[in-house]
Amino acid sequence: MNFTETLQNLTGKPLADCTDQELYLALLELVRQKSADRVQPVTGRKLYYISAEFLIGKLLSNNLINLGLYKEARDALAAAGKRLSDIEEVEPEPSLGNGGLGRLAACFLDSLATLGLPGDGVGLRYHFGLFHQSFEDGVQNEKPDPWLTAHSWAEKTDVTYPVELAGKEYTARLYKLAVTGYEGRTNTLNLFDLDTIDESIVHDGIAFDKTAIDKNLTLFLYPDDSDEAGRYLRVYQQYLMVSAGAQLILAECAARGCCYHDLADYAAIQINDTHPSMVIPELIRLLGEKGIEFEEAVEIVTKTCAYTNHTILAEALEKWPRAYLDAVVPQLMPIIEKLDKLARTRTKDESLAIIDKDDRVHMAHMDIHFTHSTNGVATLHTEILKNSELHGFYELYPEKFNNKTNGITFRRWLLECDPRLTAELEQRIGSGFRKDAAELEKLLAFADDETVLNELTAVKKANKEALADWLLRTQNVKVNTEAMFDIQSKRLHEYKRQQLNLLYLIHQYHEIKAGHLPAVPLVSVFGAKAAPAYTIAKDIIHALLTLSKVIAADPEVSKWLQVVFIENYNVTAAEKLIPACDLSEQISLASKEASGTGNMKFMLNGALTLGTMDGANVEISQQVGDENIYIFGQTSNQVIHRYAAGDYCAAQWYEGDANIRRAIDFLTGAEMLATGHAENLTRLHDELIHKDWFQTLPDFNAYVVRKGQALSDYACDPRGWRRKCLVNIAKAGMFSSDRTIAEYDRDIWHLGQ
Ligand code: NBG
Repeated sequence: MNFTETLQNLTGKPLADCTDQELYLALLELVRQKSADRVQPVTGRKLYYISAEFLIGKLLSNNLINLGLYKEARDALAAAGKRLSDIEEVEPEPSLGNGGLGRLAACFLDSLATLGLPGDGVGLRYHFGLFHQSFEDGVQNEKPDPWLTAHSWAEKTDVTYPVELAGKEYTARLYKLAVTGYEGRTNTLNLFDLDTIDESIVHDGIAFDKTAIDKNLTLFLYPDDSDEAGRYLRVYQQYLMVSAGAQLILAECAARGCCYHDLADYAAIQINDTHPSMVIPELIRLLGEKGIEFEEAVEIVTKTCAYTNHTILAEALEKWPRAYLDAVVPQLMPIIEKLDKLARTRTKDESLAIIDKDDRVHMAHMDIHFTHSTNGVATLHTEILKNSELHGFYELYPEKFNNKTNGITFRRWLLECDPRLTAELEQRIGSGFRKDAAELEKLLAFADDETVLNELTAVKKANKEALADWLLRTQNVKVNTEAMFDIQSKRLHEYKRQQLNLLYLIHQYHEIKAGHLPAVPLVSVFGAKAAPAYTIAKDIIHALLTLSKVIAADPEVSKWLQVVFIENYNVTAAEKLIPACDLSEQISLASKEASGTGNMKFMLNGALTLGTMDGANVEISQQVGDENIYIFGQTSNQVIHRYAAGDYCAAQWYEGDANIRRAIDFLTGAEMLATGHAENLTRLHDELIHKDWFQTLPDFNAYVVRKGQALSDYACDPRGWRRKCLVNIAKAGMFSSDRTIAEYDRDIWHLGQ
């Protein structure tokens, strides 16, 4: 049977007569059957990657590519007058993640399956994800982001586990989502949910009764924790995930012949940040039920589990008041207390305790004491953990600390999102890079080849046109594709410094007004969601949206400058933005961005990085060399010293620099106030002058100069610019998540086949 016939069998009628929805369902079914064929038995150790988030993105095209069916599907549909891209639009994007941590988990699942390693995900089946973002009157508006349709990739199973929350028993149901590797095996993403969830309790945006646990538990990812009920809800969610997950792991291992004493020979558990940390006491508890003594259970769990730290921001390292755990998981508290006592026999240092003197339970501390590995996610990040943030732990357990620089899957972030570039690469260097990313280096042989450089320029131009079409269709904005496309897309957070970009844009506005025209018109694109309770982040969005309108209304400036803030940034949007980008904004305050992974995606798609020496930017700059990246700003050492000295005074920078003053004061000037809201703009204005915790102002001038340099290189030396882009693509190989996963396996997991 050829592909058309197979598909036709599923639709029951000629493809030409099918709707896109019917074709989507047929393809979904076909992918299910084909991925089931690639499920393999497990021998030896299997990985369980437990994570609150899996930002997997749409799955149809990715699965078709990984199963080797993409071209066939596209051609069969084309022959029937259908377009695969239209069918993709039918698929809702799964709302199971938030940012880099969740997207990393998704890339890791892809690489595990591609490398033929047994590795499943364990998480929750959120109904409404983080939230759906729209802008109304220049303000972020949040709504549920439903994605669970009648036919979804995640299949309901008959498997359930009892989970006791606050003394009451709930039933966690397992859903399974197939993860296909590129020419590899099929693994599983295990997602838990309750049958009793009631979507109808959500009202007025994303509000709901936070105490109705049986109805609300898996409605949203990271429910608002600005009140106590919200914080409790997060604990409930975390325990649902780890208790059901731990039961699943033990059941699977037992089915393979494990007698629990030898659990570590069957399972490796990776704790993705602190949200799943309770898996440690939960496993000890469950092993106890199987008759294993505490001391041995601690040893088994330590050998089985490993922990990844994804941030040095203190507020993101979870510390739960003991009272919360007493209330929600009373069955774990005696175990956590024993772990605290045991940890105290290993060190006298009070700051390394699990339960501190204020009765807060430090989840990361429990992770480090009772897992065998703690890793950071980029070289600089791991060094900062070892030398400052977790220094005491590093002294106690030097052998546990290791670095695993993040990576991205090239299947989604090159083959799928940038078919034009993929075709161009294949024509020049063959298709080996599809499986071995290091082969991209072969492209360096063409660094001075005029034809290849011109072709890369043509690819970028076509991608920019495609983005322009998408922006017009979905965001109702028209952009000039002759302009330089400058993109900052990531979660909104002060440490990521979208506000620095904002101040730059205001600066440019003034310069253009004063007749100092830039080398090339600039389209500055933003994509970012702000946490619903994060006031200043929302003020930054408001300021950018307001500035965008002020500029658009000014014919003198709008010829040169345009600000576009896209709604509801997600994986689908990222796949459109990244291939079309010229300049990638990676401008976090040095020392604060653990790694960044967007930086890698942009580089791989031939954008140049404008960035600080932070996270994986440091490794990108080492790969490509100083001449192929635009670095600016304070170093992490300078920043760490400034914090330690405690003498940073934003007001002094404001008073002492006319350009900074002009940019900040514009926020509350007549033009902005005529369009935006005084309350938001004034709050941001005051925050920048009186606090500026992430030191925007000391980096402002360096940023303006470096960005000016990038603009003029782009405009005045297009050949040189394209050469730099080529070097970036060629040097992206080390940022493949295949490399990262191979390192995790070699150093931490030692998985079977
Ligand atoms: C994020 C970091 C990023 C990093 C991703 C993946 C959290 C807690 N951390 O810099 O901020 O790239 O994790 O490691 O979401």
